[in-house]
Amino acid sequence: MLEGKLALVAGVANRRSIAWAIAQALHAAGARCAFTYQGERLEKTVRELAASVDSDVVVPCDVRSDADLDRAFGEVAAGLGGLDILVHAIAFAQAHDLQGRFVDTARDDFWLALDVSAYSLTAMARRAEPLMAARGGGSIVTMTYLGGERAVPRYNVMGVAKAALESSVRYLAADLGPANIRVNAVSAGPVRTLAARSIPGFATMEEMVAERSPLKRNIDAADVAKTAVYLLDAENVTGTIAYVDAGYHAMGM
Ligand code: NAD
Ligand code: 0WE
Repeated sequence: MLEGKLALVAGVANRRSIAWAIAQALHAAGARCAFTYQGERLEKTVRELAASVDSDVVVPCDVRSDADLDRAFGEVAAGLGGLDILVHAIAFAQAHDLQGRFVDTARDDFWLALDVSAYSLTAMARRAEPLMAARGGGSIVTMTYLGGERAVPRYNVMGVAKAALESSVRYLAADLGPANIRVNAVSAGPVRTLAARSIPGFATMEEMVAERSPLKRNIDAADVAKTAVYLLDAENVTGTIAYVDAGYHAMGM
C-alpha cells in the first residue's frame, strides 16, 4: 500500500508506544522508516526497535529545540534520501498537572505542555514541507484525544494542548494542501502505553470505555496504527480527525 514511501516516525519511547505500532504497520505496508527519539536514555531501545524494521536512520530530537529539529530533519532527509510521511506521536505535561484542577496550572507548565504537545507539530511540518514538496506531496498524521474537545477529569492542560493541536491540523492542512501535503489526526481512546499506565485512575477509565462505548471494549495501539496508515494513504483526506475509540465519543452518557 505504501511501497517505497519514506517515513519519519517521531515519538517511539518503547515497544508499547503508539508510534511504534504505527512504524510496524508502515513497515508492513512497504514503507521505509526513520526515527527520532527524545534523549540519550531512549537511544538503545529505539535503535533496537528500528533494527527490527530494517532501519538504521535513528536520530535524537528534542522538539523543544529548534537547533535539534533543524539537525534531525537534515539527518533524516540525508539518511532516507527524501520524505513522504511524517508521524507525530509526541505529548508531554508535568505529571502534577495530570491530577488536581486545571485552574491551578502554572504559566510555565502551561507553555511546556503546549510547546511539546502542540507547537511541535507545526515546527516539524514546516521542516517536512520542502522535503515532501520535492517528491510531489506527502502526508502527516498526529495523535489526539477526546480531552481536547471535552473536559475529561484530570486531562487538564493536556486537553488545552490537544485543542491547539487539532486546530493546528486544520490550519496546516489549509497551508500545505496546495503542495499536495495532507495533515490529519487520529483521536484514540485510552491505550495502555508506558506513559498512560503511570496515570492514576487509568484502569477506571478503561472500565468506563468497556461499559459505555457502543462496541463495549477498549482499543489497542495496533487499532490506532491501522487508521493512521489509512489516513497516510487516503489521497483526498485532509484536515480531519478520525476516532479510534470503540465509538465512545458518540455517546452522551
Ligand atoms: P509514549 O510515552 O509512548 O509516547 C510519547 C512520546 O513523546 C515519547 O516517545 C516521548 O519521548 C515523546 N516526547 C515527550 N516529550 C518530548 C520532547 N520534548 N521531544 C521529543 N519527544 C518527546 O505514549 P503514547 O501513549 O504512545 O503517546 C503518543 C501520542 O499519542 C501522544 O500524542 C498522546 O497524547 C497520544 N494519545 C495517547 C493515548 C493513550 O491513551 N495512550 C490516547 C490518545 C492519544
Ligand atoms: O495524551 C495522553 C497522555 C500524554 C501524557 C502522559 C504523561 C505521563 C507521564 C503527557 N504527559 C505525561 N507526563 C508524565 O509525566 N493520553 C491521551 C493518555 C491519558 O492521559 C490522561 C488521560 C488519558 C486518556 C491523564 C488524565 C486523564 C486521562
